[in-house]
Amino acid sequence: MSEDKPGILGQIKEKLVSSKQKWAKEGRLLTGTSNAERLPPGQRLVREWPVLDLGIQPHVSHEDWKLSIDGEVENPLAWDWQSFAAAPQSDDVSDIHCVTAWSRYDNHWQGVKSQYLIDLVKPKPAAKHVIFHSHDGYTTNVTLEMFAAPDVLIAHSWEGEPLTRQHGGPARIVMPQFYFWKSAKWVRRIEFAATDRPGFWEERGYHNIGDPWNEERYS
Ligand SMILES: Nc1nc2c(c(=O)[nH]1)N[C@H]1C(S)=C(S)[C@@H](COP(=O)(O)O)O[C@H]1N2
Ligand SMILES: [Mo]
Repeated sequence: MSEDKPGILGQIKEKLVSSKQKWAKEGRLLTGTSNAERLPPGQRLVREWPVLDLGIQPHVSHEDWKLSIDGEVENPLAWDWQSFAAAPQSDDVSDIHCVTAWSRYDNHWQGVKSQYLIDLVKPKPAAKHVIFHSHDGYTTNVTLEMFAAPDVLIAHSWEGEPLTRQHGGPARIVMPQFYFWKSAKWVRRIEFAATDRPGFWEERGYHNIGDPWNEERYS
């Protein structure tokens, strides 16, 4: 064996060191507030992307895909896939925080910004809430202010690839500042409303807002 090539032990050590350095950077295994900059309280970091839903994963083709944006708006819209694809596309990198305590860093999303949609439909002054309706019967509610955040997307791609059906493709909501149950998969309708209406999990003991930094898991 030549001296300038690390042997097996050397290679293992290099791997160990680089992964431990990464842990340090991410504050892995730390609890409490010491890593509050990135990992919310009570969360643990994962590398894979788990699938969570009610067990029905509807198949929606691009041909059949429709998105209604309606309710308390001046210009209700019904988008087909072409209109969605023709809208200005945005990229965002964000972390996922699931209420079941896993977080996944640096997800690269592509889609249309909620802000673009909001400008297009023009919410009436009465509109204070937004309710997402999905093809599997799932619903979830947010405030208009939460929906209008600059990092909220109607996303069709993840890591440069079309969203898979199990992760909500052809299109899902991504609301990175809240627990991931607010990010409706297979979205078919975005309803602007004057009054709040709890969604599927909000009716079943989960927090109405769901801010991971305040650990708003349960109501
Ligand atoms: N339509 C729909 N959207 C949904 C759900 C669902 O059951 N149906 N589950 C929510 C929950 S609880 C989580 S944690 C995330 C999971 O998204 P993922 O499967 O892509 O990780 O989707 C959210 N959006
Ligand atoms: Mo979840």
